Amino acid sequence: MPTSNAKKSRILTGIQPSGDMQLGNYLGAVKHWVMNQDIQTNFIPVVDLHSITVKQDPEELSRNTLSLVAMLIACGVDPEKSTLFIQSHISAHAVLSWILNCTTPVGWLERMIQYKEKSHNQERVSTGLLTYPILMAADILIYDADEVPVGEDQKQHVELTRDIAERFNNLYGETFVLPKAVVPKVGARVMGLDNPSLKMSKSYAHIRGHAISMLDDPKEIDRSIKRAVTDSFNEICFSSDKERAGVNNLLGIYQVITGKTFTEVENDFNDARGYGDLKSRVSEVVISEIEPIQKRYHELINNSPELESLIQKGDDLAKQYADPKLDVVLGKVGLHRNGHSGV
Ligand code: AQP
Repeated sequence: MPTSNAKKSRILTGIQPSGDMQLGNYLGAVKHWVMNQDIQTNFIPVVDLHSITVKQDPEELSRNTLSLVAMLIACGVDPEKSTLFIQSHISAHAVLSWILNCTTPVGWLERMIQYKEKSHNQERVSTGLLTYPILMAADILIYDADEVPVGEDQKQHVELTRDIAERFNNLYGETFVLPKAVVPKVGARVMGLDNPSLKMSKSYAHIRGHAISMLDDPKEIDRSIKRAVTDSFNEICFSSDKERAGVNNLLGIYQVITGKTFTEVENDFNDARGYGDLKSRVSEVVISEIEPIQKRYHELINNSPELESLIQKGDDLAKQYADPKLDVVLGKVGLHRNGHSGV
């Protein structure tokens, strides 16, 4: 088993291959995973099983999965420091998910806000959309993760994971660590450039001017930022006022990339002449952050043997944790395994 420092927190944090990674994924999540990979033990599955809760084009899904692994490495996720792998390659996730399906009351799932939102006004809703928080619980619990960095929208699912773990522990004896949700303080939510009341999302990336894809060329990035919705106040400062959400979003993006404080960011714009200047400077920092990432991404995606071998390495590492844990769970539940006579 890989060596692990007992003092390090164990983090489980996934990302769906539901499209090209967008700036919100990077600033709200991936950048933090990279910054913290020396001080914590990261498990980073590309959660392809989660992405099929809504219809996906099979060829596109397969391409997106590979592309996302390459992009994560290009963003700085180091396969030597973080366990980066593809969820569906580790069958223990699906097996544990089934076992937890059998111990979780359906009412717990029906209460999930994201389920209510995503199923609202849908004629047909897949069972997977309802039960996907159980798969998420399995992803977390199989690695004994103690922290799960999430956006506000996923907090409820981590709380559900705790309930699921607690219930299993009560039924079968102490088995799972109870994880806690951690919401990053800065850059927790990047909003759509076209509509700053909605979070930036991969699946809305087809809407012109909504998202910045990590694969957009510099001209496209500049155009998107220049088109971003602002307001008529013409004042460059952070604000919780809904009407100023567009400017607040641009400043937030600038802040996360530069790592500056609120005051330092506002001071940077003291001499700015209106929102045109704000947009130009935000565009500059975004492009200079993304350009080297794109360069590394293209090197990797064009070298499939290197990429495949990194994926294999991550899968092997993940299995070294997941398979023995699943074995313990199977034993507790009383499912027969060759060479084992019981709990
Ligand atoms: N706009 C955002 N701002 C900050 N963080 C974000 N994340 C996503 N969008 C933003 C964070 O990125 C991580 C991976 O997300 P995910 O792919 O697992 O699912 P998601 O949150 O549903 O991301 P998308 O881009 O909106 O995907 P689709 O369109 O498929 O639903 C998570 O930590 C998430 O919080």
